[in-house]
Amino acid sequence: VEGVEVDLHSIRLKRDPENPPKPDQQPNQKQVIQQQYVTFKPHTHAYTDPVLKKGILGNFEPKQPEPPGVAGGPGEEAKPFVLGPEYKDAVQASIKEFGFNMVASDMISLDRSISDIRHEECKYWEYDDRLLTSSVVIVFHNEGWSTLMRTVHSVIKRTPRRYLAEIVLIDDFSNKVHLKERLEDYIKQWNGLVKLFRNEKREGLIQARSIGAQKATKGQVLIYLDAHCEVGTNWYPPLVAPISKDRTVCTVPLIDSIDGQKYTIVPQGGGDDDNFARGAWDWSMLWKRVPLGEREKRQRQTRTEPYRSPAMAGGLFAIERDFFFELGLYDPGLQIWGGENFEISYKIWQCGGQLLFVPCSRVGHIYRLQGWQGNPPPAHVGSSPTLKNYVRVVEVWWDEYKDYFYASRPETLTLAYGDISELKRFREEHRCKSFKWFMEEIAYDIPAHYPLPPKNVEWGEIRGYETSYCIDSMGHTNGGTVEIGPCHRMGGNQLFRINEANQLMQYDQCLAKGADNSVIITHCDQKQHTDWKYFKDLHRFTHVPTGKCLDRSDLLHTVSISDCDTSKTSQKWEMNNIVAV
Ligand code: UD2
Ligand code: MN
Repeated sequence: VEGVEVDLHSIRLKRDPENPPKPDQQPNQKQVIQQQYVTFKPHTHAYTDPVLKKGILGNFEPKQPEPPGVAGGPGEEAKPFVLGPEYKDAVQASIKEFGFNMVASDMISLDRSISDIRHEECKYWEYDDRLLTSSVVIVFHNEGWSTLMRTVHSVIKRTPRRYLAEIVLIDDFSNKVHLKERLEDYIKQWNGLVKLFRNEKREGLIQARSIGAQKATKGQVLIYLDAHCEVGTNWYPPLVAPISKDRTVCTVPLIDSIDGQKYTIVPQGGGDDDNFARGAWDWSMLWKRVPLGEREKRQRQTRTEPYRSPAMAGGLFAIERDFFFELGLYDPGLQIWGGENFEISYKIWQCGGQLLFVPCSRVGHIYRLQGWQGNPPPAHVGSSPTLKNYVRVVEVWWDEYKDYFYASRPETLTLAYGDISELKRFREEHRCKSFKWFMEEIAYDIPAHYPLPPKNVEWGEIRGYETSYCIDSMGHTNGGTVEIGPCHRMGGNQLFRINEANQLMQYDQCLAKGADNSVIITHCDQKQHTDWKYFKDLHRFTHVPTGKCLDRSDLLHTVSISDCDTSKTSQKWEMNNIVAV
């Protein structure tokens, strides 16, 4: 089989030499899966762990030789590639359009080499050589050419051919010229290995991924990637081995960050060998990472073994195809962008599966740079599809915990989120476990990092009394100051809550006194940031520890605390509810 192009179905038939299926009897996927025998094999050569100073027995992994890139070319080995100032305008324009420096990307080989940044131990794992095959699914909407094609090239270059059944591209109604005939012509070089399907309307990334699952029929596992990734050295076996062993396991690679300017690959966790994180959320459903704690570490023999994670970031994961269908793919009511990562994570855990993070499988992802114009949702969906998605997910999966979500996002209480009866029925019929079980057994460490929020006393925009100026966090967090801006009634950075613990909050952050009587927004400290009292009738916010009052300058756009003075209109405030629509 090695190195020869063969029909994948014939490989499937050959899987079990002891008990070959009769020629007229094509096995279905489930039978094939029961024939997989995947083990992490015992190691035979000594390897000393550099940190633990402990001997681990290991063979050097059998690795696919990697074709060289363009030796010494721009960005090779993921070395920094920096353009001169003469490109400045073109670079800015490309960042606005695509979110990355496409001028630089276009000069870097689509087949560039990268360096092997894996933990040393990863080089000593051995994987069974009968892993499941995969379809790699990439959905895209108006992506840049070279970042998209480098994703495809890296998969082809670094995936053993016998496992790569196909690459399925789903064009989510792009309107860029370079994604039309040029793309169709370009993928012809792979003789059908790379397939392209086009959505007839903008579906959003969530439904586009479900469509991808329908179209990708050749592989046993579906591997999802964003359209601006590069897979790393030997990424495939560690990612698929756990699924090959147990089809209800879903895996996520370690996601490194590719710099969208210089195209270096910045290791997640700063490259620290032991800086692993689990996927989490705060109670307003923002994506978070929490450190891998002792309880999880104890479950493992070695440091680079896969570990359990409560949630995935969303873009990059592998799931057995039939299992994804059994889970009903994504909720068909989720629109465009956001929340689907939590929906699938909860569904996996609560309905009998497992979600593992795999440190030895690494994939780089380019995060969008500031200045990107974004992908506005199409006109036919409402204005807050992401918020609606969150509400659907908590309504279906969070049980009584949904109160914590509404405490964190009171503006969504009245949001019309559509019909969820099908999903509730699914949960019932599959006897999926409660969210309480999930919080106690799997996500037990999250409340220590993101405490369950107390009930709100009042919430909404904080408007200068009878003015058109509101407090605005300007998106600042972790110690940034809050400012004054024109009220926009859109919520977001102008939406605050004061709760029974006297915290004045936005999302997971608390308002607190900064230097020189400034007001900052920062990570909530349970002891320190229980500072505020709102006297509704007096239109006053008091900072309890200092006995001073919340004050502002509409002219300077600043917020401060100062000695209380009832004659000062700048100390008068009103808090008005805002509802998401
Ligand atoms: C993260 C995820 C992303 C997705 C999102 C929440 C990672 C690394 N990325 O944001 O995969 O889970 O959170 O929903 O975990 N796209 C479409 N149609 C659209 C919009 C986007 O096809 O209407 C494509 C887009 O071209 C890209 C993918 O969907 O390939 C993900 O979008 P993104 O890269 O803008 O999301 P990201 O990485 O900010
Ligand atoms: Mn992305």
